[in-house]
Amino acid sequence: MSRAHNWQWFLELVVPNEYHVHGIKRSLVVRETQYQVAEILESYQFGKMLILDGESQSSERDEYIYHEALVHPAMILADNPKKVLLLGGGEGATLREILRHPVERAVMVDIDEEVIELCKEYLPHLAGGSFNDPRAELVIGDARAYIENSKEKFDVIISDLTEPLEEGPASKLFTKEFYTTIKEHLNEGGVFVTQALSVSIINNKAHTAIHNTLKQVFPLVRSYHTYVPMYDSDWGFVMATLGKDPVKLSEEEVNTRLEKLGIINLKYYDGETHRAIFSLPKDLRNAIAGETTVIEDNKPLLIARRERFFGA
Ligand code: SPD
Repeated sequence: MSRAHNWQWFLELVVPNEYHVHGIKRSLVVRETQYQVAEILESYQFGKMLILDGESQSSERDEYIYHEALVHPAMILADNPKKVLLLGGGEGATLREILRHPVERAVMVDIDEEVIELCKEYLPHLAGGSFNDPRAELVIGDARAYIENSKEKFDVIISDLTEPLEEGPASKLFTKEFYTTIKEHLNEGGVFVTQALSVSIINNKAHTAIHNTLKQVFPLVRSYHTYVPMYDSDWGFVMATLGKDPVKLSEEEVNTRLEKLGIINLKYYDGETHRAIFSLPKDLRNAIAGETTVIEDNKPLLIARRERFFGA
């Protein structure tokens, strides 16, 4: 066994007094963009990892779990969606998963071109060529301004935004007003899904507040979850629809729809996974049921920027 080890660590705070430590081989790049601090680290366990403002985003080793869980349940529920809008998603991996489906048009709106370029350079297999797909349109800009100024409607809208950190680029994108605009841009039978932060018992307030906020706007709202090793947390997503219910999709129906679409090489998502991720434990169900917070433009959900440590 090699004794070589340079003992550098990336400490990510889960909450102010709990953290996860990644042993890292090296830092490949640190860039202060116009909107955030972007870093690409190489860790022993997860390979290259994208970190934004001290928050982990994607790693080579486990990114498929988050991205398949974010995209495919909504796409399968919408049943052959043709037009998809993606908010955020700088690494290109969410776009990659969307484009596995026979969509006609996928618009991705992300504010930070520098992060997209860094990912293309250091983590090119995450996008897997999706930015060059003729069905994809990349818009560099603010997702809220884009949707407020557009009249176009979509079958699926996917929100793959960073956490709403104070003064961060996503702070206005988790509010009732924003979700109302999203609903107005969905076609009949449309589906909205958002990454919705941790559902861990020590850190689920943001998730339950996002769920409750979406409930004020949409007739049907479902939380689901999966464990993401890089985040060291059970991770939440919230799906909101105009009536379709992902919980009513059987294991067999999910597999049939995937097969019909020729999507047979996923590593995480299938009918059995669908059933598992939409099954919530009792404590989380109770936390969601008891939530009363509604996130609004003048009462935003803001997560304090956390200290991050990186060094020997
Ligand atoms: N692509 C955006 C996903 C953001 C996930 N951040 C996770 C942070 C874990 N501490």
